[in-house]
Amino acid sequence: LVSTGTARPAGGVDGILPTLRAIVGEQGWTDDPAKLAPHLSEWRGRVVGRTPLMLQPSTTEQVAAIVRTCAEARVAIVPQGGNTGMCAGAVPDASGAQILVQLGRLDRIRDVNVEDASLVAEAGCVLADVKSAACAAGLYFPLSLSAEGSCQIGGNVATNAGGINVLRYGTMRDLVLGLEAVLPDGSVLDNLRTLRKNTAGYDLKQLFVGSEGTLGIVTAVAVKLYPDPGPLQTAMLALDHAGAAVLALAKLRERMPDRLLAFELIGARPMDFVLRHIPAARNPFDLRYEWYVLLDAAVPAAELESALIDLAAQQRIADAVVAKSHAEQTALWRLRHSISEAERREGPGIKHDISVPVGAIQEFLDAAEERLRARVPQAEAVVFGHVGDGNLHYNAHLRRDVPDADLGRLGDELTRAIYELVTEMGGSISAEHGIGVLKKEALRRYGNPVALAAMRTLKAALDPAGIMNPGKVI
Ligand code: FAD
Ligand code: 2HG
Ligand code: ZN
Repeated sequence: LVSTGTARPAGGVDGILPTLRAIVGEQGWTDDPAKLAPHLSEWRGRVVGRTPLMLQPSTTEQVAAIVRTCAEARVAIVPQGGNTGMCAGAVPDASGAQILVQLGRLDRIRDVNVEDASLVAEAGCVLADVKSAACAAGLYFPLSLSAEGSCQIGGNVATNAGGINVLRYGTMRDLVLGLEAVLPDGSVLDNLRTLRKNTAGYDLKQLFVGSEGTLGIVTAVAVKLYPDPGPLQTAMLALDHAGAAVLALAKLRERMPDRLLAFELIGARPMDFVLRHIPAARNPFDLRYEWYVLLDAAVPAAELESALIDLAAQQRIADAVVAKSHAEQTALWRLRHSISEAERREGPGIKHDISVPVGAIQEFLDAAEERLRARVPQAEAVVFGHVGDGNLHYNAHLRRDVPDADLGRLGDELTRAIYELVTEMGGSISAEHGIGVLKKEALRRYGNPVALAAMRTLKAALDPAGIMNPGKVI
């Protein structure tokens, strides 16, 4: 029902290009191949598309006029934020017939309300700027991810972004109070309210969270702000097995409920990649350990140190370092935030952004290792992630001596082995990055058929012509 090519240009996309250019004005469009290039390729270059025109509207009204024009001509639209998504959801297909709508010029913070503890930002605001605006008002916007310097708040909504502080504050879904979106017929859904309670009908804003541009274009978002958690302590723990991380997390949470903001697991292999590829990266320990945890806690240093000493005495952790300065904190977090980049520099890898129940992390890791050894012994797992959310980036690289001709087959077999295991364990094949193009087949294969049918019904009801990001998700 919803696949690439569902939208059939009646008069052809070329017929509406002058109208689209006029809607946004000179500053708001380009068809210059050099300017288009970074917008046509997914982050790792796995998918590269084409477009006759990229539009950069600067108002909601312009977005609505673009969508109306495309809807009338049945021309497909691909919304794009910072293009940091991991599943190729923000790039057009290869047809050259899809219009790219890049939201970067919708970049105003419309309101920061201290009494309401809320902030209203246009979709193209870069996440780091939203965080800074909250901070300037003495409040805190907790969403935090390595791409925060370039991803946009609208993209965060569209992917239901997670990141390192989900443990304490939840995902983007938990942070959205309201939103404004242009529906596939060009009408504007003004749901931009900051109410904490509202049971008047379906909660439509949540439909857009995680919809990856397939149900409409988000143009503005109202988010919850929190009190500033105060000075954070950062520590890195060294562990002999990943299960110890789950036990250490439980112990620390008992002692500092709600004060533990981040608790990130890093395997030895991603750490090796970072130390190899990222300038000035350095292992804070003298030894190489199998696993590391990086944590942030909003407690006095002495309280964290005493908790870590107790964990070491109970032999739950092998070693720990606590950052003594802001520079040391930054250096420790740089190790974590550089993993994706280091992995990219290491060479082509296969990403699996999975989740299982938190208590089943060790069982999952043991079973995954066993299955890979049996089915794809050429694979080397690169594991890290948000262990407190049960969300692991169970990535894998095939050994360099694997012949090129075998890469595709082995990669598919590897992914099947992981997804089958995740499904058996009641987990998810997509914990935080979404489906886009790269996981579409996997969703079809492993998704719940009744849920998939309901998604298709929703999609068809809101976007009967299939113009909104066709070929993505379902
Ligand atoms: P894009 O990549 O531009 O788009 C993503 C999807 O959303 C596409 O389907 C697009 O069509 C749609 N979309 C974008 N904007 C809109 C809009 N305004 N209206 C409707 N649809 C829209 N993700 C996490 O969850 N947690 C992490 O820890 C994390 N770390 C990352 C680290 C690195 C180094 C990188 C490169 C990525 C990481 N990501 C992470 C993935 C990515 O940053 C997030 O998915 C982010 O939310 C995407 O935002 P974006 O603005 O770049 O969206
Ligand atoms: C992270 O947690 C991101 O750093 C990216 O979700 C994960 O690169 C990846 O596989
Ligand atoms: Zn992640």
